Amino acid sequence: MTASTTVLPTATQATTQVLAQAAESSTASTFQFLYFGLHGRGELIRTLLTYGGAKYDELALDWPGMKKDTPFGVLPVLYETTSDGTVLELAESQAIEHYLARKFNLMGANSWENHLVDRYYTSMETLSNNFIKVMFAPLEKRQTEAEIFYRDHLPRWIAAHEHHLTKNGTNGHYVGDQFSLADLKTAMMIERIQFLVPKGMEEQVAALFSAEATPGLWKVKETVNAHPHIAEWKKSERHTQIDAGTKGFFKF
Ligand SMILES: N[C@@H](CCC(=O)N[C@@H](CS)C(=O)NCC(=O)O)C(=O)O
Repeated sequence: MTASTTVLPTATQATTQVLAQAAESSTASTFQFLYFGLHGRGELIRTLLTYGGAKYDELALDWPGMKKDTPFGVLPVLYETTSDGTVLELAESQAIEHYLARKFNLMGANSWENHLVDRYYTSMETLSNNFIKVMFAPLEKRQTEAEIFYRDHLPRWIAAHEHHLTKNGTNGHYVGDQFSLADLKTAMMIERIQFLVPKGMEEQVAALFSAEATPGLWKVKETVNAHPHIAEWKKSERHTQIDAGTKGFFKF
């Protein structure tokens, strides 16, 4: 990632076919990312760009001024400039994640693997929606919401993932021995749960995931975090800023 710029890129106006051709034939795209200084819906997109070794920077944000110029009036938005200079505007976090995952060969090697990747990736949706209740709960209700999350929602999700990961050999991956979108999303989800901890619940949360309690998930997290691009990104100043922005925004 490099320094930020201030002007929104102008998406190339052309037919779908022309844009598809530019995207498919691009040998060295560059990316510009527009999101808040939070992890949120930007976290996996930043991780994917990092994993893929993409050249990208983050656009400086003037949200009220820019809102009307984004496809759905919400963030994130990603701009891709292809090697022939075409500018593609990508919107909707999950659509962007799938687009990048396909580009970086993270969707499995065949239809069944593709289904598995999508299935374990998508299973995070329900978990995230329940975790969001903890994140947005009024401070006096946060512990109660968190108890419900740790006791009722998380164990079911852990059991389903451990069952599959054991069948794949507890090797740090959901399909074969290759990285996939599901690997990256799981590592992100575990980190988010361990990062946004309600006060007084630190010990309880620390015990939720470990090599002993959740060997499959633990191995996925370790494997993703050991990837050199991701390890470097996590140590970066920008990542530290986003950590602080996220904790500050949600008052953790
Ligand atoms: N379905 C959209 C939802 C995007 C969304 O709700 N973004 C929030 C931030 S996470 C936003 O832009 N809020 C500012 C606003 O609505 O003005 C996606 O997944 O990208």
